[in-house]
This record gives sequence, structure tokens and C-alpha cells, in this order.
Amino acid sequence: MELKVGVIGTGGIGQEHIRRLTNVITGAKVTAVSDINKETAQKVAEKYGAKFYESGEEVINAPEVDAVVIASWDPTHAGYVLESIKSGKYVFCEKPLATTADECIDIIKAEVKAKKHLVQVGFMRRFDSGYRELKKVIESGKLGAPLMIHACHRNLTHIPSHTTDMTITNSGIHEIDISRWLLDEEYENGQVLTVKQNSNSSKKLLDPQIIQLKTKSGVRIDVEVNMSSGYGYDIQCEVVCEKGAVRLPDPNKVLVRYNCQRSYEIYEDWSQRFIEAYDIEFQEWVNSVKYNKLTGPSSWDGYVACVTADTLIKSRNTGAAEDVVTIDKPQFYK
Ligand code: ISE
Repeated sequence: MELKVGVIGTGGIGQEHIRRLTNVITGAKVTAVSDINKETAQKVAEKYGAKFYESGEEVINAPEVDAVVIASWDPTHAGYVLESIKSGKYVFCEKPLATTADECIDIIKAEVKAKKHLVQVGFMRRFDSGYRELKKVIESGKLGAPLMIHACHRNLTHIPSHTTDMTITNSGIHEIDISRWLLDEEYENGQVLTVKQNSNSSKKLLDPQIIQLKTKSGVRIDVEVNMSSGYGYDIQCEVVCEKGAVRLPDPNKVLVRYNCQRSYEIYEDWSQRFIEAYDIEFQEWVNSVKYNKLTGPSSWDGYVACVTADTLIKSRNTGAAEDVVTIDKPQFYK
């Protein structure tokens, strides 16, 4: 039987998810949608044969909705997640889980009280074949213990409303999550360094920024987060271990010989670069909901990412490394 999914948010990413739930993956059907922009939501509803609702709360509580996808504006995430937990429905929430750590704690408390894992957070890199291969090599142990991660996160350019904090909460948050997942370790502290500024970025924006994190066992992670690379969307990651190093592969592209040059295409943005990861993420989510056992990133992972991002922002303001301080992990998430 098909899983009936209600989608809140029919902007760019919401429409992408509706398309993949309908045309790419198996076992799901989009039955209800809503968006702050009602006209767009109505058009999307018509296109996909779904029911249009005035509000996200109505989507969540609709009888034809078994599970919810939240792809709306970041500050609305927490409220919709809490409402979904209240109605006992599985919910996939695009990152970030919430915009404050306190809201994440409210979600954790509600989920623990419901005694059921209902929430998955959209950290799609965990579903990327390259990152999965990287994790496999680390976990095989043949390279010895990991010592360092060198990563970079480069966007071609940034949207006009992008802020200095969003470089951490919206972009760098992926490296915060994926490094923790690759190493299977928690963070001790973190710091943000600024470097000579790119004159092509908005004057109001600190860009680029360098994130530094240290795990409890002492592994050091450095990430260049650069919102104006000027040449494409480029994600790199190398894990240096005691006896070797392992690197994230570049996307598989043909080598073109043309005009006295050899070249490979570089993607323009994340929706193309991680398109397969998103597909796998949604297929696994639908399967796991059907089996009644979620396997993807949890509310706890969403919370830790949020606390770590807050810590990094604090460190940028204090100019010193700051400790990452979390609440005790509830047994429920162990
Ligand atoms: C964007 O919002 C995303 O979430 C992408 O995954 C990230 O790589 C990009 O930097 C963000 O702007």
C-alpha cells in the first residue's frame, strides 16, 4: 500500500521532494500540500492531484495523510514537527530541525513522551554514496584511527538574503553533521575563524569563514565555508588517519577534450550535486516508515547540529574556542 504523504512548503525544495515522491521513488503518494504562498500551493496540488490546505496544521491532521514532509521556511519547522508528534504521525523535516536549541529540546521531550521515534531530519549527505563509501573505509579500520578532517563547502554564489550566521546554520551545518556521523563521535569545542574577505560577496557578509571543531577524542576538523567561490558548487572532504587518508570522490563526470583543454563539469548547486542522495534519502525514509522503524538522522542529531552551530556563532563573537555543551542524551536515542 502507498504511504500517503502531506507536504508543507511548496517552494523550490518542496516541489523537488514532491516530484521525487511522485515520479522517482516507489511506495509513496503526495496527497496534501500547503504553503504560505497559497497560489503556488494550489497550482502544485492541481499538478499532482493532491488536496490543497490553507495551513500546515491542516495538512498534518488531514485524514488522507499518514506522514508529513516539512520543507517550509526554517523558523516554522519546530511548530510543525511538534504538531506532527502530537498527531502521532511520522515527520520528515528538512534541516534545520529548529532555529534554536531550546526548540529542539521541546521536540526531543515531545518525542520521548510519545515513546516512539517519529522524526527524521533532512541531512541528505548521509545518503550520498561517496560519503557512505568514506564511512565504510574509516570503519574497516585498515587506515587506523582518524586524526583530522579537511573539508570545504563552496557555493557558486549566495542569495541576497544570506547572512553571516546562515553560513554556519544553513551551509556549514552539513559538515557539522556529516563529520560527527563519519567519526561516530561528539564534539568537545569549536571555533570560527575569519579570513581575508572576498570582495565579490555582499559587504554585510563575513565570507569566507573557517569552522574548526575538535571531537572528544581529539580529532580536528577544519572546514572552509565559502559562499562565493565564483566557479561552482564544490564539496570536498578528506579524512586523514594514522596509516592513510581517504577522500570524498568528485561527482562522476565525463572528461571533455575541447578547445585545447581537458575538463570536467562542476555542478552549479546542491540540488544537482546531491540529487541521488535526496532520492535515496526519501526511498529509505518511506521504507522505514512502512516498517515502523526510522533509520535516518534523529531529533537528537538535529539538536546536536543546532547546539554546535550556536557554539560556533558564539565563538565568532568571542574570538575564542567555545565548548559544545549539550543536555544529557536521553536513553531513548542511545
Ligand atoms: C543550501 O541551503 C543547502 O542546504 C545546501 O545543502 C548547502 O550546501 C548550501 O550551502 C546552502 O546554501
